[in-house]
Amino acid sequence: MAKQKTQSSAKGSSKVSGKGADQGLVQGDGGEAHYTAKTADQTLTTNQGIPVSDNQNSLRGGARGPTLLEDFVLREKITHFDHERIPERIVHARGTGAHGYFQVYKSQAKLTKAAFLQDPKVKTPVFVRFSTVAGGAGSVDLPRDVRGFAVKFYTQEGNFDLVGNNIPVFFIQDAIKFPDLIHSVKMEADRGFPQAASAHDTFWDFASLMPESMHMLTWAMSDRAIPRSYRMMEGFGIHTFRFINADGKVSFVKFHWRPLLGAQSVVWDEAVKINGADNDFHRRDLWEAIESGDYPEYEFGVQVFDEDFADEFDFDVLDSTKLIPEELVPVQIIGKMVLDRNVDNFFAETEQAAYHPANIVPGIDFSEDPLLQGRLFSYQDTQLIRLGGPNFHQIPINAPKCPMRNFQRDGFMQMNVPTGRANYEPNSIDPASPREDPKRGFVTVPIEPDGPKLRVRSETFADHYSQARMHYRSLSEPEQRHMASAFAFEFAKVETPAIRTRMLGHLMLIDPDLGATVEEALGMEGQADKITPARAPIDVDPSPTLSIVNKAPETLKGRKVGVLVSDGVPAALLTSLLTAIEKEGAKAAIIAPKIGGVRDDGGKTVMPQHALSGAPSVLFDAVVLALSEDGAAQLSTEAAALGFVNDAFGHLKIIGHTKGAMALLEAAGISDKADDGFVALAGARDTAAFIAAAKRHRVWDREPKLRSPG
Ligand code: HDE
Repeated sequence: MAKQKTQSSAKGSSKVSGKGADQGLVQGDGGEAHYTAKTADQTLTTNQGIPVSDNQNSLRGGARGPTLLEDFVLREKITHFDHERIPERIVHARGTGAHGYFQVYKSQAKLTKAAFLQDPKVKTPVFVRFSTVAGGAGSVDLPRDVRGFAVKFYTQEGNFDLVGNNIPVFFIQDAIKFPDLIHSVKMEADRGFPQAASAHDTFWDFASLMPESMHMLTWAMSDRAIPRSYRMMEGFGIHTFRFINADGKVSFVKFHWRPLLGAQSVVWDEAVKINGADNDFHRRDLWEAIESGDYPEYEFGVQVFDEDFADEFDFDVLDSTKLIPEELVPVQIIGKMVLDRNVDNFFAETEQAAYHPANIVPGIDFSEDPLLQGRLFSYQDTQLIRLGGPNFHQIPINAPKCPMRNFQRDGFMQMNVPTGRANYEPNSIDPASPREDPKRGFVTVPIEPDGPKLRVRSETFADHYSQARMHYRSLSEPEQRHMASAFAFEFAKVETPAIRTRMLGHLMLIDPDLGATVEEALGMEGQADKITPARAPIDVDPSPTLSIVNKAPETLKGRKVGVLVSDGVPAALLTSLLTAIEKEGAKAAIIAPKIGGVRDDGGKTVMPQHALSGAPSVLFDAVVLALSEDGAAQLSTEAAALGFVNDAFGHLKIIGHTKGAMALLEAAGISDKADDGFVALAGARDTAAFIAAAKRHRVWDREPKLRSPG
């Protein structure tokens, strides 16, 4: 018989001092750390519930011998780890989620019988996931891209998923083109790059051959594609849906989300730098806001219209490349969503969340939009591979919060234990079993079929340029400039000249000024292809509400101010600034040359949140240079400090500064360029002037002096 040697479960006796010691920290034979359980409840177990004695060492044949196959603790742990990843979403792979609730302001019974839109007292739980589209799960938060805005309402009558985007239209009119669109924008097939970027040949090749994408391209190249925060983004259901009230009256509806903080974007150069400074910029921003009790809020709006409007409208309401201007059909605000809880576990909740546009409740119905119709198939199908079988609706984040009963059985990962003999319907042996309910049940709006079966596109979908033109002409001057710059930037990254000239041809049809600006920015004057559109564009009235700059609220709420301090920072000014910023509902972050802090002019230590090396000004909406003369002089030779002020200036931010800070502004070469975005802070009494200026967010007039489109 082999000689038995006792396995030491309580490890070696050498004591470890420090914080962990009182939590049962001891050192093992090889010096490794072991925290041992203090109570039975705390005992680590295998998935089978078997208590684990040692989670640091595998079972070996001798202290220096091979690991034994018998080690079920090791095998179970490694096997589980090997299977931790599930396929990432083919689109919208990178995202972040939050819990919250929705409340309707007053009953919408006139419009819809949807249970969650009846009673203002009812708080309907929601789970929201925001995402980028093109990049993989590990890509950055601020590429130029559309953002997903998916909301799962857990209503009393089942889950309603409003799986929308932050842009009101889409690239294509028919679902059959979706795989091509996504293949073209994702990494190029042979080389596997670029990641999370549309600025490459395959995307623009496809787009240039797809005139229906022109309107959406003006949105993808607009500031909306580089949002400041998920908290500052509008959302859109895009497709036309139907509302049905209790009397059976049917109307058309489009869904909107409006952030109470207002919609806001960053500028492109800032986006590029934010991706380097903090590639989790958006998810961190959302997480921190919710953790600090600063709950993001979005109002829910509906554009309701009838068949008559649909018939008279210049475009087809079933065409997802078109929007309905608010000036024609106002957005009625009917409720509010508040996001008040972060997830407990990213994988279990955010990653496993399975949205599906076909999750719909009585009172709402689909339209015949061919893009929506294709989505009604795709989402269920994709979850089967992503989540591994047909029971993903049982995962807590996907399960309805109202009763759910039917005869669907078995399958991979069945989590429930259905009881009873009858697993079919109709049955007579179990009178208590679930039965259909013609009154409460979901009934599809009866729509006459439109004609013979055909692979065809309706002629009413044929105008691809008029709304693109309307969008461009509805924007403020800085937004138009940004759009031209974005097109020029992307085309400059395209290597194939024929793709550039084809796209320029499309831009000429959208708006000759836009086309000419982009041609000039590229140094390709007169090179646009001549394109004959299927239908000549018409001039429609601009829709000023499409601009986010025009309707930007003057507020600091929800924003961040970076306060750069040095030794000798005036204490009174600092206190007054911090108080005033907090009072506006904004956050102030102190940035010091070193994380160990500085001494103020009274000799007291000021502890920062950030060291300058890790807190470039791109992470803040406005900045203050609260520097003493000596402090500024020292920083004048530091690249991080010069970058801090240069970028704040270049990104058109409001810059508050003490007199002492002038040396740094001079060293950065911007002291003589001061405009009304510079606020001199001689003392606490100037705080109000800084706050008033910072509410403007950006000094747009500064921009044309700094960069030309391209
Ligand atoms: Fe999606 N889309 N999509 N999409 N979509 C997915 O479903 C698809 C479209 C949108 O946070 C996938 O669960 C097709 C429009 C969001 O989990 C997939 C078509 C709009 C999200 C899918 C579209 C969206 C998705 C991938 C053309 C705005 C992320 C993973 C017919 C109204 C949801 C998944 C989340 C995700 C298919 C077009 C929004 C493959 C076939 C238009 C916000 O099923």
